[in-house]
Amino acid sequence: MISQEFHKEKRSDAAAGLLDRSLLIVFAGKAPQRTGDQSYAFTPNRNFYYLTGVAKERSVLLMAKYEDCLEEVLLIEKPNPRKESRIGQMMDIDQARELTGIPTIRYLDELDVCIAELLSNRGTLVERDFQNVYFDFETGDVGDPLDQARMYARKIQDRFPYLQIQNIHHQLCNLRVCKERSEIEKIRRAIEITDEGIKSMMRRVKAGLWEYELEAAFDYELKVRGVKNPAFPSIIASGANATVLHYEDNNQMVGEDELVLVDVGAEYDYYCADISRTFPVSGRFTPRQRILYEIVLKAQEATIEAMKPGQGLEQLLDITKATMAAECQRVGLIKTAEELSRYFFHGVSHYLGLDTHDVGGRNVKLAPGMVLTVEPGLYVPEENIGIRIEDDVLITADGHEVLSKQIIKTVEDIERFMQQTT
Ligand SMILES: [Mn+2]
Repeated sequence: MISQEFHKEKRSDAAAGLLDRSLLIVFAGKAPQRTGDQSYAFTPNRNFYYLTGVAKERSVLLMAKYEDCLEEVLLIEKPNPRKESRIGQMMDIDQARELTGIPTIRYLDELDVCIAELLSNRGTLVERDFQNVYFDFETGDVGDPLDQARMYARKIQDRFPYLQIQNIHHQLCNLRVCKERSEIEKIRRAIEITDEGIKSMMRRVKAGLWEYELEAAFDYELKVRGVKNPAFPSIIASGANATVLHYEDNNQMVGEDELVLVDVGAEYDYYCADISRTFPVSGRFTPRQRILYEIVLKAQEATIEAMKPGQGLEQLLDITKATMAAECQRVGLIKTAEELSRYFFHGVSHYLGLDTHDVGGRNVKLAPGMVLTVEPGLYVPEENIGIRIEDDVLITADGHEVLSKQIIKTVEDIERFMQQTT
């Protein structure tokens, strides 16, 4: 849990970006149905969570800005004994107030009334001249079913046709790009837990094991540290499976001389880690595996080295490719730099935060507080080799800090660790 002050400050930042005479409506969302009467696990809309610290299904945040006066209301589900007997204690008004610092907490069945009140002079119920209603419309594909925000926007439009509907999604996302100390601490913790999971897989791996057995070892380390779910579906890919970028089947047996590529991350208080490591099943890299591994490592180090405020984000990939192409040519894997795209065909960096692929612009200069992954890879199916090395990097005032620096990655460190434990 991040402090009440943090969320208050974020709401005030969000309010600063609203036009006067505006109402903002943000939904926590609800878990999608899985089958029958079961739902998928609930996870809150990240902008809602950022503004409130509340991770309770169906909650709604209202912020009314009128002549520079800001009124905030949080609506929560009404605790009821029948539901509590099945799902446990629900959040009450005092808890919601404590978590968010919002004085006015009301129950969800009052949502329509509450909005009507905010739009009117209380007591008189004369409508004040509000002009805009902002929603957090996440971008979805055309043809997707209407989400809650879009459905409610229609309702507002029918009832108050004079109001302009606005999308605040990108403004809210922009607030999240540079992380504060408390957020970075969450990411650090997610990374520490991920490290334990990776070490457990490196300790256990041996020929004849199934990829899902390694995944189970990773999940175990998360669960015993209170982390219910990984941040994203784990990739545990041995041999040629590692050349498939988003391989998630994790259902093959690992072979004697293969490498295993793991791309995994714990989620801690909704903040994500995203780490890739590649290690030899036998505990020793073959000479060929070592050559290719060190190319990826060198490219990763060169890319990280360039990370500092003012560096263009999109240009990082050029550094990665230039280093990798030169090295691949040196060892004869490719003849011209252009051929690199046969073996390396994805981006090298994305933002990390409340989402694994976190929000933030691409055509920007790096700035302090940004947290980014650096993840070059080399995928050579004809040699059964897929390698990716991914770390999480914080941009600091004068450079960068590799938040995942404790997770071993040199050939020597990996081999030493794996020899010790077999
Ligand atoms: Mn990643």
